[in-house]
Parts: sequence; structure tokens; C-alpha cells
Amino acid sequence: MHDISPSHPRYRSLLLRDKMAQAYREGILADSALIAHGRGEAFDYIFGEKTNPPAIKAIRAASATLLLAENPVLSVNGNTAVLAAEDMVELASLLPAKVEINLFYRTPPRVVQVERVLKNAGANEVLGKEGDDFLPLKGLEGPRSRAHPEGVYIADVVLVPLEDGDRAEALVALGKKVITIDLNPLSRTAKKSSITIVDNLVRTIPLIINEVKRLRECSRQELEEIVMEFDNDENVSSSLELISEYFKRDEDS
Ligand code: PTJ
Repeated sequence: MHDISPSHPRYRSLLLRDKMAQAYREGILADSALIAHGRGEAFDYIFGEKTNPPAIKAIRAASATLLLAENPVLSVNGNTAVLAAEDMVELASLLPAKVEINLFYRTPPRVVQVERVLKNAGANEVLGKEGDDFLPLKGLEGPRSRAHPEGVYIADVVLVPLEDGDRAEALVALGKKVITIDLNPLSRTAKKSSITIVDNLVRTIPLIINEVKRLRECSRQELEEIVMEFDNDENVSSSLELISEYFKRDEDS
């Protein structure tokens, strides 16, 4: 670990960067995970490293959707496990929802490592492990197509932080509601998902937990109204506008 002073203006971001680098050295993350994280950092910087109004709207719709779900599943990859394992496990037990490992760069040792991180964070049951049954998801090839028969395969709602566009698209094509968290509103994932939260995963999951706690007092009808009022295309466009405002502000100053 590097010695980072808490007075550094980007202290939290630098701590996360260190955490990611350490997890890569331990073999939890693929090398590309660091590149993906860097891309996320760049967008987060533009968004002011804060949760903006479009993300708050999407978090509300996502929380209502998770509460309405019959078989919600939280899909976990390497980056998610390293950055938010404890929060994901807390959300899973609150709903309740299943937790399933799905790796883009799947190798047996990495699956074991991600499982270990989730278990250390308090997860009772983890699906998608090495040796677990799986069924291939239509429209996908390779390890990303793996779906546990009692998890993603039968899920009606899947939360997939930092997903790749193909998988998000295939899950939607299979009739599932896909909630994604992606700091890049230009990504195919952001455009193809049912609900896109353009925010940093580390801020989003605790906010979903709070919102779920608040909304669970609501009736099904009230939750359905929240979901119906939400328009993902419009909301992703609002995040894109925030980016152009950022550059306009910079030009004017
Ligand atoms: O652990 P694996 O093998 O499943 O691999 C996971 C990664 C993330 C490496 C893999 O899925 C990948 O290469 O993803 P992409 O296609 O680079 O997409 C990652 C997206 O997540 C990018 O659009 C980033 O902007 C975004 N992102 C990165 N960090 C964060 C983030 N979004 C929200 N919160 C973050 N902390």
C-alpha cells in the first residue's frame, strides 16, 4: 500500500486505486480490470466524483424493481467483488437475492478468489462457482454465457454492475430486467439495460441499500408506479448532458 495523505484532494479515489492494484497482485482481478477501473475513474472525475440527479432517479427505480422481483440475482465480477463485496452481500440478504459469480475473463483460480472475497464478506451461498451446474444463456458464447439454473437462468431481475454490452443485451432479450451500474453513459451496456445507474459502484450500492430500506414500506402499486415513471433512455441522456455541461463550463472559464 502507498502512503496516501488524507488531505490529498483525490484521497478516496487513490485509496480505491491502491485496493485494485493490490487485488490484481493477489490474482483476484484480470489485468484488464485495472484498465476498466481507469476508464471508470475518468468518467467519475467528469461527474465530480458524486452521485448526480439522474443516478439518484435510476437508483430509486432500480430499488423498486428489485423489491418487486420474484427471483432477483446480483451478478458479481472481479471489480465488483473487490470494490463492493460487503455491500453486495448486505443487499443480497436484505432483499433477499442470490449472488452469482460471472467473469468476463474467467479462469478457475480467479473464480475461487472471487468466491473467497464474497465468503469473507459474509455471503452464505455463492452461485457460479467452479463445478457448479450451469446452463448456457442464449445469444452468448464462452464463460459469460454461464448461468446457474437456480440463479441468473431463472432470474426475472439481474443487477449486473460493470457489465459488457453483449451480456446485458442477451439478458434483456431473454425477458429479464437488467439493472446496470456503469460510469460510462456512452457504453452499449448503458444503452441496452433496462435501468442504467451512471455512478460509481462504491457509492451506488450503499444508496440502493438505503433506498430498499425506505421503499419496502410501499405497496406493490406504489413500487410499480415508480418503475413505470422511469424512462431509461431519457435518464441516460441526462447523464450525457452533464458531460457536455462539464466541457462547456471548462471552455467558459
Ligand atoms: O472480473 P471480470 O473478468 O468479469 O472482468 C471485469 C471487467 C470490468 C474487467 C470486464 O467486464 C471489462 O473489461 O469491462 P469493460 O468492458 O471495460 O467495462 C467496464 C465499464 O465499467 C466501463 O464502461 C467503465 O467506465 C465502468 N466502470 C469502471 N469502474 C467503475 C465503472 N462503473 C461504475 N463504477 C466503477 N467503479
